[in-house]
Amino acid sequence: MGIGAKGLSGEGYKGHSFWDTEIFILPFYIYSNPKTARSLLEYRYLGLEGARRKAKENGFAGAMYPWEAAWPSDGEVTPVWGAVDIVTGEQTKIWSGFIEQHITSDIAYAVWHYYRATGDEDFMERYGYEMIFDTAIFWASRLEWDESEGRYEINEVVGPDEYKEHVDNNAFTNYMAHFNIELAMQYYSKLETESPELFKRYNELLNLQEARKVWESKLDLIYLPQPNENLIIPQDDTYLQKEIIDLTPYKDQEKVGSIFNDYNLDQVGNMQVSKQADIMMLFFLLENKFTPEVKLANYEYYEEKTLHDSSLSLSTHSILASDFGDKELAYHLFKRAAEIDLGPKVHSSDAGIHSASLGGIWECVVLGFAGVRMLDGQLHLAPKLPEHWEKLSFPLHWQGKLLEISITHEQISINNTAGEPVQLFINGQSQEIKGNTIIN
Ligand code: IFM
Repeated sequence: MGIGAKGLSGEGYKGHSFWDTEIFILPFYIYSNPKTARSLLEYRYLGLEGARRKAKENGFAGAMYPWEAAWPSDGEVTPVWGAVDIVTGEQTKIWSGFIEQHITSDIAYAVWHYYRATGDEDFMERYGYEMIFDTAIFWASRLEWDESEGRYEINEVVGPDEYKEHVDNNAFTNYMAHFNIELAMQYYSKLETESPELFKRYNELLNLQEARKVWESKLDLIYLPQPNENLIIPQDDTYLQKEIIDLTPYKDQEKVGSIFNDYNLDQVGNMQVSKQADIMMLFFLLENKFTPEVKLANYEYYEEKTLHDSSLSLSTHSILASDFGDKELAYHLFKRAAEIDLGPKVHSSDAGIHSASLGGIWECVVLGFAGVRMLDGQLHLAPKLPEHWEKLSFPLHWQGKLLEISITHEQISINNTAGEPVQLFINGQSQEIKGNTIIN
């Protein structure tokens, strides 16, 4: 089974699973309980049948994962109609099930993250490679050639920022599709040279040799929006041309979504206002692709336009603030994230707790304050403990070994409970950990 957006605590979102699981909840399991992480990804493997059906119904090849998932073989289960539009009095159409397509590469990303952190080859052989290949086949068929620009684009989507519907070239979506195809090409080469049997199996199942030719011909022509002269990456083709309004009343809101007391979604869609982290998600997931200057400039530009109307938003901002070394801001955002379900506004959990936000709180602490990352298959630790915290301790599973990590302002102590040494980077310095090691 998957984990619903509200877990089993309430009826909100009908128990459905979203990208919340792979991007916000799964990291906790990868590093704390890898067996459960594998089981969550197996749920997505079982969903391949529905994903293939969705691709076919939409005129694409490969596996196009549903935005909302329930029983694995159900395919897309996102409701089509939502709340009443305050301007027209009609029900609002929910477009996510049709065009919020980044879920497919989010799942491929999660498979990669799990594999690189655990080294679970058995999972890959049974499930993972097939998921990566078939999602890449989907993206290759989804790309649209723009003759005038000489590039492949992805048009008519909703990105993570759900206040912008029907946009072209949402940067997050394009970069993640590129990541998905590039990954499939790497695994293609790996299997072709190292595992001829497996290669044969997937080639027969998915016609991989043909797929690879298509990936190769398209990969470098995918449009990846670049920073402009002010270092700002356009969230999509039109975001930066939209009207800027004073968001103060909505930033200070008592209840999320207060902007909809004054405007409808169409109107909000025409303003530079975001529901949640979008470009920031891109920096978080593909952090090696962007310079610190670009990240900071975009953080400053987009955060003031972001209402954090989704519970998925604050934790990502907190982690980035930790990365920038702004401990105070990181802690402030972490506290706000923790208050979503644990704060004084008890009605915020009426429809159930926000399971992605709970995963996000763990991410703020372990990925943010402790600076744990998997980069290019290597484990990194770069602590930025909040000033008023004395100590942070947590277990961390890495490549089948359990590390017990404790961080204070003076030292880092790592107990490697396995016999084999573990290689990791501490503040950028390579270090071998055997037994109990103290780093001052
Ligand atoms: O997946 C999220 C989405 O990003 C924002 N709206 C709510 C969904 C479920 O939590």
